[in-house]
Amino acid sequence: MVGRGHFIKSISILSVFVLRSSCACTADCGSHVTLKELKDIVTGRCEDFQKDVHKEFFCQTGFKDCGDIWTKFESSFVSKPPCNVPADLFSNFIKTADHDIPGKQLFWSKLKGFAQKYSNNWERYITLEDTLIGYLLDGLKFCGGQAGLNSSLSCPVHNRTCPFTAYEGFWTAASENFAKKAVGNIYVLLNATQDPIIEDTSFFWKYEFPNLEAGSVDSMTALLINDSPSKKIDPCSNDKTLQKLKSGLIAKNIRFECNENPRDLVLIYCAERPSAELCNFFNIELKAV
Ligand code: N1C
Repeated sequence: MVGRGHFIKSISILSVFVLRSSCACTADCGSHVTLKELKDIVTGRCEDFQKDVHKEFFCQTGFKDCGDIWTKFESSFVSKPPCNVPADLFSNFIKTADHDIPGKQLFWSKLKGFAQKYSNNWERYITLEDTLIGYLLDGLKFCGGQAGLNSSLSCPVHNRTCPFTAYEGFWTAASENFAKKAVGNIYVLLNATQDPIIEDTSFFWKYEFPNLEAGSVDSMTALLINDSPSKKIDPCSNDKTLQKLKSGLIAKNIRFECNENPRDLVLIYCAERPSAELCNFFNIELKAV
């Protein structure tokens, strides 16, 4: 059997070769997947998630029918006008693909890749992309209409005249559902170097924070990575958007906690960006050895 690592390595080598020999990929790379491709990817990921990635969990709770999940996902948007696919159309799909979250829930804004590394696939935390619903569509661009059938046509772009693309509708439904499920102590990973730290237009602020249920959630801890600690001083106390989050949580009777540059977060961050200002002390210690 060919291992996943070997498969990924082969794909990477192949991609490098294709990129180096002649970049014929400008038309396709970065564009969306067609419905046919989407069906293969979604049903494949659905089986993989249940039978491999989290086999122990689904062995106990029961396996979900990936054919049914695909049918419900597809019928949420395929025959709908491509600019009018609001989140509620995905409710059947969400109900079918939803499962319990056996661990600490981690929300994030603007730190997608890093949130995935930090959550470590249920080991430390659980992000939306670590659940079946998020895993199925993670990183994929898709749409309905003619462009859904033909990758050389462009998917409609979300804007004022096109407020509900299938892609937006899906992530809205998934984010709302993830927030409604939150219980106990939950976490949000934020980039304190960014200004504002929480954007009004972010999914986290628009669809997750409002759906945290008073009475179910006890506390939310903001975990901040502050890459420029000499410029952004004590964002936990001084940042206006974090204060807005704090008052919103308190109004729901949810405790707000804030932790700037916690040790485990910094260690993972610095392993990848050793030259960041935040990681200077590691360099000094390493040179001294
Ligand atoms: O707008 P954001 O971040 O604040 O959204 C992140 C927030 C997380 O807590 C997730 O639970 O909302 C959830 N979420 C996703 O998991 C997700 N994966 C991919 C929201 N959006 C997600 N995407 C896509 O990235 C989606 O298309 C949306 O537009 C962006 C949001 O990324 P962001 O602005 O960095």
